[in-house]
Formats: sequence, structure tokens, C-alpha cells
Amino acid sequence: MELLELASRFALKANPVEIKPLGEGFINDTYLVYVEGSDSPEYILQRKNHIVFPDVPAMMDNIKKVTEHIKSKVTDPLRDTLTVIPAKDGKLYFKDGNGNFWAVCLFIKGSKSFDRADNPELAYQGGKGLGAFHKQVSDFSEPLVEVIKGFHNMRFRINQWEECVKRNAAGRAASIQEEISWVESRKDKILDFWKQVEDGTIPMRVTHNDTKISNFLFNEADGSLLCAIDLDTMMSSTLLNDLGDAFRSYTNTGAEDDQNLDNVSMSMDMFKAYVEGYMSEMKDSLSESEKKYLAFSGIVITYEQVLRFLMDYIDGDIYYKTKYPEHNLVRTRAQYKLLQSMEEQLPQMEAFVNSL
Ligand code: ADP
Ligand code: GN1
Ligand code: MG
Repeated sequence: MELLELASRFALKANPVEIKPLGEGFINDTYLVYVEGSDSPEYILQRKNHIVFPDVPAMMDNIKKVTEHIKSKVTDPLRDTLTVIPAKDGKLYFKDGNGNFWAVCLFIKGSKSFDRADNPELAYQGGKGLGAFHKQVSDFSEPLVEVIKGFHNMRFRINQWEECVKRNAAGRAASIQEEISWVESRKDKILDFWKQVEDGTIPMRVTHNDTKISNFLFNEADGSLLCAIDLDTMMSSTLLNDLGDAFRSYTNTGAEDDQNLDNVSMSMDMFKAYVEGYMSEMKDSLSESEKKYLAFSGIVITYEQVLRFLMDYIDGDIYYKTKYPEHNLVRTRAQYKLLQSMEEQLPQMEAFVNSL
């Protein structure tokens, strides 16, 4: 089916006239939609990956409920969160003849996004934005569907990892023994931490679960944070997962898939700025256990990302979009370099959090 025809299945304000690809997401395909009578994009059209998200209707229901909740709290409901545009039949998605699921939301004008934080002010705004988001959803009490089973559940991930290495689906395990040992040698430490989520010491809350910098929109005019986007993975989790994933993204001095490992390290300046921004919104709402593990959360999620990229390499590159044959291995090594940098700087990171 033509993209224009797909877009026309949704309740747009005018006929769609042009569609352009957008973004570098690893999971979905994202497009800008232009309509009659307007020179700028009015909507975002996305093919939601139904292999990764097995129940797209339930996922869209999550997004609709949470964004409606946020809209009731903000000053500009059309810019301060996503707006889901239903299909003409009222559903929150359209399923095409090939079994693909499509969804549309409003394009937020005057916004911009980043792939990397190159100054502390941006990191501060990002942290403040995540804090504001956590505050907005803190009293959302309806149950959310678990859109991806065990998504940031470390015990689930480590079990999945062990099965993956045993299966050795693409026959690559023998050539990456060193990389495998990076994951193996840290399993116990990560599970020791995770036990505190399992026994309730660290609370479950409504969280975003994909808080990399490109999943937030900033105001083009003044650089302030507008809102969290890419809400597909919203579900119940610990907010430490959101913080950890944000540290993994905002503090990296290199790219997530940097081939030059000398570029990659954890920037203490970005970490401090991000935490300051976050605390400006959430300081009084965190439990003692959340504060205690705040700095460590970066290690947890970066470890998980090493595991996930390497697992996908072992499986034969079936989950993440890749641009070249060894891409997942390059990603693994770059994330491992970041993990080591976080491990080295953990005492300073913890001291900073304690000083606030
Ligand atoms: P993906 O799943 O491919 O990562 P995202 O939802 O994160 O898709 O969107 C990719 C990029 O598209 C974002 O980083 C942002 O630049 C832009 N974008 C997405 N949604 C909107 C929106 N509603 N308004 C403006 N820009 C958007
Ligand atoms: C994926 O969809 P995108 O590109 O925002 C992934 C995240 C990873 C991230 C790594 C549903 O995010 O979990 O952290 O890539 N999303 C899913 O860049 O697996
Ligand atoms: Mg994204």
C-alpha cells in the first residue's frame, strides 16, 4: 500500500500530499506527513514493529491513556505531550493488508531533537524533562499493558542471554569469547542489585523505558525541554531504568556505535548537569533506595545494552536495524567502553548525588 494512501486512512485535517522518511530509530519506521494547504509537516506516520511489539493495539491504548493524563496537567496540551490521531474508523492504529500496523500523531512544530548532548545546559534540560515527565505520570493509576515482556527486567534479560549463548543461532559465539566474558563477569553484581526491585525495596512506577536523548523534543526557540516522545515502551518499571538509560545516552562523549573507542567515555559534567535537572523536579519524590542506586543505574542499563547488542549479534542481527554486517558488535564494544568508564567513575558519581 502506498504511504499516502495509508496516511489517508487516518482522521487528518486535510488530504495528505507528501510523505518523507525521518529519523534513525532502530525499531520502527518513521515518516513526516504533509497535507494540502500547509508547507510544513503536520503529522508523524509510523510503522510500528509488530515483531518487537506483539500487541500494537494494547500499546497504542497505553499511549493514548498516558498522553490524555498528561494533557490534563500541562499548559499547552498540543505541544507538551504527543497527540495520537485515530484512524477514520476510530481505532488508534491501521492494520494494512500485509499485517503491518501504522499509527499517526501530531507533528510538534517548533521542536528539535538531538542525537548527542554536547553541552551541560542541554543535559540539564533533558534531566528536568525526564523529572517533569515522571512527575506528570506519578499519579497515573490505571494498569498499563507490559508491551515487551521483561523489557528492562535484569533477571529476564540474563536468562534470555544464557539461552542465547547456548543456542548460538548464527554460529558466532566462538569468535567473541572476550565480549561474552564482559557480560558473564558482571551477571552476579547486576542480579544482586535487581533483587531489590524484586523484593520491593526499589518501587515500581510508571516509566518511559527508552529515554535516550533523541526520544525527547526540545523547544527550537530557547532550547528548553518540550516533552518525551517515542512512548511505545511506557509501562511499569523502576525509574532507575529511565535514569540509567538517560545517563547512557546523555553522558557518552562518543556515539553509541563509535568505531573509535577513544571517543567514548562517561562525561562527569553531563552527568552532573542531568542529575541537577532531574532533581530540580523529583528530589522530594525519590525514595531512599532510588537515591542510593541513582548513580549505579547507569551501569545497570549500559550493561543491559552491551548484553542486548551482543545477544542480537549472536542471534544473527534479528532485532535491531543494522547498517553493516558487524554493526551490533561495534555497538557492543562502544557500549562496553562506556560501561567501563562509568565503573571507574562510580565513586565520584555517587559522591555527587550524595552532595545534593
Ligand atoms: P523511532 O521509533 O524511529 O525512534 P521516534 O518516535 O523516536 O521514532 O521519532 C524519531 C524522530 O522523529 C525523533 O527523534 C524526532 O526528531 C522526530 N519526531 C518524532 N515524533 C515527533 C513529533 N510528534 N513532533 C516532532 N518531531 C517528532
Ligand atoms: C531502541 O526505537 P529506538 O531506536 O528509540 C530500543 C531501545 C534501545 C535503543 C538503543 C523497543 O530504541 O531499548 O535502548 O534502541 N527500543 C526497543 O539505541 O527495543
Ligand atoms: Mg526514538
